[in-house]
Amino acid sequence: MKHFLSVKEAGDIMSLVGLAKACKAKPYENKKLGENKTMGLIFMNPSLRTRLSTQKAALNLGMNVMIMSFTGEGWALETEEGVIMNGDKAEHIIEAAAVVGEYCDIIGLRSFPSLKDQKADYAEPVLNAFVKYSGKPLVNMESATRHPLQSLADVLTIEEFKTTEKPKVVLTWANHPRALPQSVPNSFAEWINQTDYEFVIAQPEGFELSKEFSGKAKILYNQDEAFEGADFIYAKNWSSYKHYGERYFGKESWMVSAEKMKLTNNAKFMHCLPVRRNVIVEDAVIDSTNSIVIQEAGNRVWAAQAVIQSILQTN
Ligand code: AN0
Ligand code: CP
Repeated sequence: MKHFLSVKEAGDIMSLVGLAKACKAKPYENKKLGENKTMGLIFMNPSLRTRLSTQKAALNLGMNVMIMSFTGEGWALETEEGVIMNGDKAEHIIEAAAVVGEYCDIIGLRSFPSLKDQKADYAEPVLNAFVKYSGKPLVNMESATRHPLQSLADVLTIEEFKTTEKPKVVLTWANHPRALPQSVPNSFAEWINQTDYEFVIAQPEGFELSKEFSGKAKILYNQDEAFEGADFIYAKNWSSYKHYGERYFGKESWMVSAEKMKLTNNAKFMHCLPVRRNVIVEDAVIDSTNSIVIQEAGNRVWAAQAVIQSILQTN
């Protein structure tokens, strides 16, 4: 694997899930692989899970790890090319990415979308600039349109907890007071579409993901109907793709409640976290034994380790 930007680089996703399981069984098996190599983790936005799990994965592989946050620490970066930099941006991403490339053997990058300009966000300017100017393998730690490390951990978690060969997996939109990226649901859909699971997306009208991501998923505008017989409920809020970046102002509650979970086939509850309790999901659901959000977050380590190991073995 050269880069890990989307499901495209993952190849056969079940092989990668298999590698993640092997890392989980024997975390230190390849401790020599990353010796004297440096992993750089660059954050343009906050993080808990991605930061710690990716750091732990790199450490398990014997790598050195450097972490830098641009939320207050780094210079304000200009991303547009050919501009006269006489405003408040002190450094261009062209130099910043190249310099990080001088110090690191693999680079992880987190860069959220602006949610103001659909075309600009979906062109992935920051991620692509790092690929182009750093000259080093890139790991997507949530970009403007995708969060593949999360999706790999999600598929691993579903594989561990499924009780039927082809589970019914429901990605359900849920309420949130702020406009959030489409990255997590885009990636989740992109990855689930590579499996043979039954896949349903429940969402309000106007919140359709780009077809490029939703693909063959069955889209339902009725959450109760979608929940019927579900084996996994995967909750997530996202802002509109169509009316780009807009929030939901409808009256209907899309919160995952204990009442709604009764419609399912005793489904497991999943969420990538961070989650707003009693907005996205009721306490009674996230605190129940059917909630696997902590195991899901735990699996982020093994997803990252499988990806970093694959990159170390091919670069
Ligand atoms: C981010 C998002 O929705 O993309 C990160 C999720 C992993 N969530 C928030 O900003 C709350
Ligand atoms: N799920 C996830 O990526 O969490 P963080 O934003 O805390 O990294």
